[in-house]
Amino acid sequence: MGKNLAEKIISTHLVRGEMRPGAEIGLRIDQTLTQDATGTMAYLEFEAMGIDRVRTEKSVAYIDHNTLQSGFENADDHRYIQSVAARHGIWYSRPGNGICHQVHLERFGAPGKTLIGSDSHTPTAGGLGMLAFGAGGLDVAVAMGGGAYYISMPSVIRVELKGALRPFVTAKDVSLEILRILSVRGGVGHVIEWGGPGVKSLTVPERATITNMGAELGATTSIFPSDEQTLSFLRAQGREQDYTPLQPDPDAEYERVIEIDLSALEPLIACPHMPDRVVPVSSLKGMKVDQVCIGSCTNSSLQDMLKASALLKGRHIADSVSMSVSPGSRQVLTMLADSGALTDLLSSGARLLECACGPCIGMGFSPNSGGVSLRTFNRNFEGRSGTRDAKVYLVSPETAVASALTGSITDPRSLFEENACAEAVSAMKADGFSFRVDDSGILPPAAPQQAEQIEVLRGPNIKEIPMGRPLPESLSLAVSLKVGDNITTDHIMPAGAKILPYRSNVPKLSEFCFGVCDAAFPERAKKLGESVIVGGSNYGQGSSREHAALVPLYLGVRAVIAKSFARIHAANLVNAGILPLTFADPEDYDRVSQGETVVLNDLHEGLEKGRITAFCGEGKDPVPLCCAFSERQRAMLLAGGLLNLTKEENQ
Ligand code: MIC
Ligand code: SF4
Repeated sequence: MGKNLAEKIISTHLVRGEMRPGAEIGLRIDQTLTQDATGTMAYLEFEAMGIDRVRTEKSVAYIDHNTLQSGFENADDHRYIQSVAARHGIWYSRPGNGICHQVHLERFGAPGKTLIGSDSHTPTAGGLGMLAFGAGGLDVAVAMGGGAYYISMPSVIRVELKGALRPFVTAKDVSLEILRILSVRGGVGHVIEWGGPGVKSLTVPERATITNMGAELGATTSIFPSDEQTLSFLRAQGREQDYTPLQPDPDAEYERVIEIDLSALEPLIACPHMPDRVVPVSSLKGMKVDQVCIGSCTNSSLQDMLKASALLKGRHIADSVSMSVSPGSRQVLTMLADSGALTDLLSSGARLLECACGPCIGMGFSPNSGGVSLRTFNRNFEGRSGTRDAKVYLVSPETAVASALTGSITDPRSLFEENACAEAVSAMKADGFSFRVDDSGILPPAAPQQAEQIEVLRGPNIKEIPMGRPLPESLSLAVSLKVGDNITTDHIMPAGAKILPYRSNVPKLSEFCFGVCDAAFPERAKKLGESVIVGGSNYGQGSSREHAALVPLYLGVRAVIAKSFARIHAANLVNAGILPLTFADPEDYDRVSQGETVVLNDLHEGLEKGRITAFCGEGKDPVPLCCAFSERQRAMLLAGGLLNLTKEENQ
């Protein structure tokens, strides 16, 4: 039987397990990336493992999230990451150099290789035919040390593209269309493989926009084949040597095939507060817009920026709109400057922000109270923009520009001539086109002989990592919080300018845990000592931040009982030594209330059998729970987390 793309790459990287859907497999990892908001923790964990030098082909530490530096914390963390990177063989992308996923695509990603990153949008590199996963920091630390990365063998959904995009319908609209079809839960347990005749017309940055938002589907990852488009992108980046062609076998099998006719799509928009609340832009025509943001790892490529500037050229944004542009990398920004496109952007009234995540993670540029913000980003979770009552909509750069110009939601097809941005990007498609390559913002690590002399610099913001405790035979836990479906990591551990600086300071961070849902939670959990959280389905979707596990751990949470979990978050809970348990019957969710005590007995045997029973007070029927863990996961839970297990194993 032929292999699909994921099976091809998995089979050449498999170090443990069998390629049977649902079975746990261990993969050799060629490359890793971290960003600063998760990186400090990942490197502290790497240091705790006592390994001298990374064992990957390439590991890169990016600084792109915490770049405001409104106090000493960010700057100290940057110095820590720079020094720890130089010391242990990791490349360091300096602040201002760009967003990790954009820079990794430009300078390091390669078809056929594996990548894990401590950021959920790491699958962006799937646009280059790479098998790339978002993971918790500890998993990245283990991979840097040469350890395998474990996932459940995914089933593969093929999306067959036919036709070609019409003017003003973009890769972003393809991302939104698949979200409309599958929802934010539809990708769980799956790799999304993009194929079909329509793929040929999509450039690598366009493909990367699509694989980027596979994270919003909950997919394990997303991937495109490697073909002529891949070759011309790599050649234009001066990296032709990294090219290998990669196609699925003609008789490859898929769990499901979804067809999308590119020529039948129209501009789409995701409404507050979930990326799958997708409707046609035209259906919201005329809604007043207060803010427009172009950028983020989804839509900040040179191609996106050139299109936006071509549409803005010679025009002014509406007086009532505040607009920001954050190019994805220094390469993009300098090329905009060289071509004069930057002047067109600025003359239109847009504000230029740093080549960083910025507003996407609430790092500045928050909307006004109750404001409507149109963003080319990938997430519109409640409160994420930094303004709790803001309404964030997700759109393509073309729709963003059209709406900025008119001051209200506008279908770009109704405003511009059909070929209004074709010329702007035609140069990029010409033979001999090359990107401006300048890697001076990426510092190589010290040579092995010199590395030992490097002092790792730690500021006062770096506090100890909380450690789990071995699992006892039974636990009696009060329900410290009960929440509903689709709880995101932005609910559990919010980010934003005020909170992100404390990513290496768990005690301080804990003050903000679940702030969006219930500000009294941290105090209550602390008072209870040990507790359990009850959640609905898709608990922990969104970010890869392991802080959404480490902070509850610090607050005494020993288990989470939910209808279902998002993949990366479930792995982070196990790594931290917190039990992720699922209701055998989702209806039982209604039988457990906040404040009552849940008793979990015979835990060791229950883990073995995959069944644990919860007793919730007198007169109530017991609640059966499922816990299907692999042997490796059971060992972690018994030891109280992966760090404890590693310590035990090394003794
Ligand atoms: C995000 O988009 O939510 C982030 C910020 O990039 C996170 C990582 C983090 O929380 O640091 C992610 O997507 O993993
Ligand atoms: Fe940064 Fe936003 Fe991308 Fe996360 S989604 S990596 S915050 S740009």
